[in-house]
Amino acid sequence: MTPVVCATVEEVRRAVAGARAKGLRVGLVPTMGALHEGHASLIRAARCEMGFVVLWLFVNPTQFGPKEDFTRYPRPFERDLEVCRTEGIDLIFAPQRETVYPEAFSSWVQVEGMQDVLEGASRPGHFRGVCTVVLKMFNMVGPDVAYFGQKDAQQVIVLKRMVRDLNVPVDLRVCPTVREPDGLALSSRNVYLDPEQRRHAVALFEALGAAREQVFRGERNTGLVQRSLAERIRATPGAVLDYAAVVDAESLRPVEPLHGKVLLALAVRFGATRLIDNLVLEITDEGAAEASL
Ligand code: PAJ
Repeated sequence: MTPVVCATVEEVRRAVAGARAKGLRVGLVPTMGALHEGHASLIRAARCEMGFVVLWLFVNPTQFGPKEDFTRYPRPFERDLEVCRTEGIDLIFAPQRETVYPEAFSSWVQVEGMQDVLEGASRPGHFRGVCTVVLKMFNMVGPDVAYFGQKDAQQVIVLKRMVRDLNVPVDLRVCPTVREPDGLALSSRNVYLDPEQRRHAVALFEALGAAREQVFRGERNTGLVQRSLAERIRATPGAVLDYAAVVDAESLRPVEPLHGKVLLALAVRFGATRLIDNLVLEITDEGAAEASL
């Protein structure tokens, strides 16, 4: 099935209204394109649960910092179209920049506090751009459910807070991180890694796995788990640690000792390429188990 490709809000709204008139529920999969198996897993989850599935495809300039990779971000439209065809997307919404950000655009969504830690501390303005574009796409498309990956854990945590605070009538679903056979989380940015960096990039997954084992064995000292994450990355050739964080998975605030739902998050640079990964653990008096957001 070849998806319909739309560039205007009117076309999308017409198609979505048509689907609703047939009694179908509408799912939205927000992406910046360069689709890989991680994105495909979100599409498949949406395809299972929804009658009509829209893929948002827009490389959002406002979530990139001035020194980030906006201009060189991969844009393989024909390949993306093929993925959408294979996975059964009904409609691709690929708006022009002026459609999303008309002249004199001046309204922004900010989730105070949460947007300034971890990813937000390293990428000022990033979540302001993400929240603004996501609220806009929700308003433009009007989905029942939107699908996100746990790969970008803070993104989902911040967006959940936005949806709650602003009474946005959309349910968010979080899908597990899809990985390469060696454990590296799939990312559109992995193509930037040279073979040597690619080999060492598995360190993020290994460091998180080792920290998980520490917690499973009973370690509840947050600082200690955080330090062992950091040390493992520092011992990796070519890796430069941006942050290693162990925080409450709902508020992103520090937890000490470890309890409840906890996010273990890493950001690491290999040359100019910045990789992130995370794990979520649920810790009770009885013990610890891997969990999802
Ligand atoms: P993008 O980086 O294209 O990611 C789109 C969605 O795919 C996100 O929800 C992300 O978490 C998910 N994803 C990426 N890699 C994944 C993996 N390995 N496993 C599972 N899911 C994965 O995230 C964005 O775009 C943008 O910020 C966006 C929300 C579209 C706003 O511009």
